[in-house]
Amino acid sequence: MKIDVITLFPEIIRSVLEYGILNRAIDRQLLRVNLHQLRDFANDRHQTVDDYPYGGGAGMVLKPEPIFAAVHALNPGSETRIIFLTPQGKRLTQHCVETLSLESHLILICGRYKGIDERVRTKLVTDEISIGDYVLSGGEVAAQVLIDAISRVLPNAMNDYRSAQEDSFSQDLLDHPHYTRPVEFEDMRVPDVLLSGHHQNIEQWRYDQSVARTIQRRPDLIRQP
Ligand code: 6GU
Repeated sequence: MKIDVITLFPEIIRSVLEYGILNRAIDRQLLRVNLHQLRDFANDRHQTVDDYPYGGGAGMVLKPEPIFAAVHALNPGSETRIIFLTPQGKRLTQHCVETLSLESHLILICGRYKGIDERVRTKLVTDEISIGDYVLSGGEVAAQVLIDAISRVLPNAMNDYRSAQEDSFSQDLLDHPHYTRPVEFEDMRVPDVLLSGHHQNIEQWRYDQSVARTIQRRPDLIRQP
């Protein structure tokens, strides 16, 4: 998979590419991430990327020409998903992440300021994604989230594939509690069942814990399909 990111702050995104599973996915060539400076596609000598909004009001708007030029320079194919990261987008879920992980080419456009010229949305963008109901100062952190989440569901990205399958949300339930040594720490003991060696009872206990946690913390996950 190839992910091209168009942004005014490529350095924000670069840092997450250098660690952990994401770094390994890139090393193993399961994923390529190319960062593109939007300003390089500006067409005036001041490299202007934003301008005042027609109709007035506070804040600046990203101009359409540099974004169109940047996207065209990336030669999108008919199957390329061109994703604008915006709080107005569809909320990212693990299901969306898994669907996107099957694509071969994504172009991510990170917004800043008040937003982008609507003609970018109309003509260029195929998907709009938000990472949650709060406002960030730009799309870069959301792009980090999206790239990270995709990288860990790419086949072979994880040394322990089973570990990904057992994550919270991968079965629509939250994860169960985990323990490691020592068996007793500050008067808190590891539950006996985990020490029993009885695999069926352990599986049952973990499942019950997952269900109880989900009902208590995220009942919305159980009621909805
Ligand atoms: Cl994708 N962008 C911004 N600026 N804020 C957000 C977001 C994206 N998702 C949630 N909040």
